Order: sequence, then structure tokens, then C-alpha cells
Amino acid sequence: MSFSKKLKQFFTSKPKNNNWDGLIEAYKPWLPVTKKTPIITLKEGATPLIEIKSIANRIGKGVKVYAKYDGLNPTGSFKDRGMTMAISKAKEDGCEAVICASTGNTSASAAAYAKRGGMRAFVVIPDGYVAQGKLAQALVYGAEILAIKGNFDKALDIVRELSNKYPITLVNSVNPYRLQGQKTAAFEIIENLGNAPDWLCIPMGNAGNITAYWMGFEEYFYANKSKQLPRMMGFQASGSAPLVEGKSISNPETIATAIRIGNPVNKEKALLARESSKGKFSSVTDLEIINAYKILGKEEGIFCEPASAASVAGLLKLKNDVPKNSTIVCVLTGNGLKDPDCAINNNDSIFHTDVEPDMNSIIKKMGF
Ligand code: AN7
Repeated sequence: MSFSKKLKQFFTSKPKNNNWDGLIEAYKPWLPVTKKTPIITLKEGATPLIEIKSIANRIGKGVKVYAKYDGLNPTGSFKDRGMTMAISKAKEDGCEAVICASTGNTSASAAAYAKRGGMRAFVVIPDGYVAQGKLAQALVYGAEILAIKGNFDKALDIVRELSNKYPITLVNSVNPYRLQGQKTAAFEIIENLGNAPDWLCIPMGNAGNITAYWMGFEEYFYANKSKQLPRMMGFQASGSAPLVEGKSISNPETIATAIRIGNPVNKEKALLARESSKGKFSSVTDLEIINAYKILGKEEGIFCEPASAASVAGLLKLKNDVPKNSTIVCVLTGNGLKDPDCAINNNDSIFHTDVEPDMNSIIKKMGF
């Protein structure tokens, strides 16, 4: 190509991001949408896959570790992938109101997409157990919030019954369109790596996301878009680990409030994903979660919420089982800004207060 032609191409080509119209547009043939489906989008998806050497170095053995940073979606979590689908289909069906139970992220995402689609959004949350950022979002997006004296599992029971009796669409992950949208994250990973990873490490709450990823990996594999399927490695917080312990937990507790869920609705599908992929479910303590959370922040510049750090904590815990030269993806499901209280209470930063506003005092504090 001549130089002038190259120059012309340079000035007329658009940056790639301008061509991204959200995941429904990008993956239409793989999704249950038709020409009639009104697409409600905030241009979710296309999130970065970032190499995290600090974690690979702690494992050694020539492994490569990546973070799928889904906290960079429009409302700061992977829920947007499912919500663009669920709300678009609800709109297509003429629905005027949606409802969900939520530990926080689903409520933020449901509210944002419902409002964009011109619908009412009801969210039922466990009073006192939703991180500040998520609550702020639901408020700003104009959700109608019902904070119950009970946990997520109770809230989900209530909204399931409600949506059966009243003309209101349930947008929790029992809504099949949610998982359809969420499976696109697996497509993106395969496109980025040119293959599926050896392991996918992912936090589990209601176990919808692990189910969706597995669906995505299988679909691309059978379409010859990847050479292999990953092992699905699911992680729960030890105080809230029904899938690891093999029984419902009536009073789940963890610092990772997003995954404070004792009776996952997608349990059967998640167990099937584990079995089909020769995967493994394990639990990590709050301390291990916070350790991973801090490493990602201060060694990688990646701020995720505590529930998301469970994927990295889990990988570190299983480091002896990691095969040599393998490629591993850890899903960072939510943005760290969602939970500022956790950040302020769990960091190793040096925070000098009462600093006099003069050069000498500042230099002294800096230790020069
Ligand atoms: C950051 O928002 O259940 O295993 O109500 O917010 O698919 O449930 C959130 C779940 C992982 C677990 N990471 O995903 C809700 C909710 C973050 C989350 C999970 C959630 P699933």
C-alpha cells in the first residue's frame, strides 16, 4: 500500500470502539432475538481480558493468567450482559414492569435497563446487606426498592411467587434470557485467546454465571471456534458455600455480600457444568478473598469487588493443582467501586491525616 493511501486510511478509519453496539448486535446469530426484538442496550460487553502476572508469578510453572474484567460493563457488573437480553425480550413481550431479588448488582442492572426500556423496576433486597455503590445505583436509576428483613434466598422466593401471580417479569437468572446474554463473555474470551482457556475460575452465588459461561464455551466449541473446553472451577465464600458443602445454608455469611446466597437456584445446571467439564468447586475464606482483592489492587491496578476476588483467591488456593504451561482466566464479575466500605476497611495504604499545608511538613511525612 502506498504511503498516501495508508495515511488516508489512518484518517478515515474509526477507532474500534465506535463500532461496538452492544452484545446483542455483536452476537445476534447466537441469541434468541428476531428482527422484531427492540434492542435495549447500554453497549455492554467487549470487556477487556487483562494478563495478571502477579498471580501467575505466585503460581509459577509457566502459567498465563488473565482477568476477564466484567466490572467494566455499563453498570459495573456482568449482570448487564444478561439484562440487555432479559429486558429486550420483556419489552418485545409488551411488559411494563420487572422485578428481581438481589444482593445488589442485579438490582442496579435491572433498574438501569428497565428504565432505558421505559419500564418500572421493583427490586427486593436484604436490608443492610447491599453494598453502598449498588444501592446508590438503584436509587439513581429510579428503582422501587423493597428492603426486607431477610436474606437473598427469602427475597427470591417472594419475587418468584409474585411474578407468577402478577403481570410483572422476573429478571433473576431463572429468566432464561439472562443466561443467554451472559454466555457471550465466553465467546469474547475465546476470540481474545484464539482458544478456550484450560481453566475458568469464577465466583458462584446463584450459579447462573458459571452455567452461562459453560453454555457459551460449549456452543463455540461445537461450532469449531475453539480447540478445547475449559475446566469450570467455581468458588464460593466459606461461610456461604452450599455448592461446595452439598447442602443449603440457612444463614450464609461473608464479606462478599454479592455471593451471600445459601440456596442457589441454578444448582443443578452448575453441577452439570462441573461434571461435564471435569471441573471443581471449592470455598475460600473471607481472609483469602481480601488477600486476592488487595493483590489485584496494589500490584495490578485492578479494582474489583470482594465477590469477584473469590475467583483469584480460589486459583491461588488450588495452585498446586494447576497444570504446567496452562492458560487460566479468572472472571472479575464486578467493579470495586460497588463496595467502597470494603475498600476503606481493607487496604494497606499509608494515609497521612492532619498534614500541615507546607512543603516541609509534606516532605517529612514522605520520609525524604
Ligand atoms: C459481583 O446481584 O446474585 O453465580 O443479586 O454480583 O451468577 O449468581 C449477584 C451475584 C458473582 C454470582 N459476582 O453470580 C445479585 C447476585 C458478583 C455478583 C456473583 C454475583 P451468580
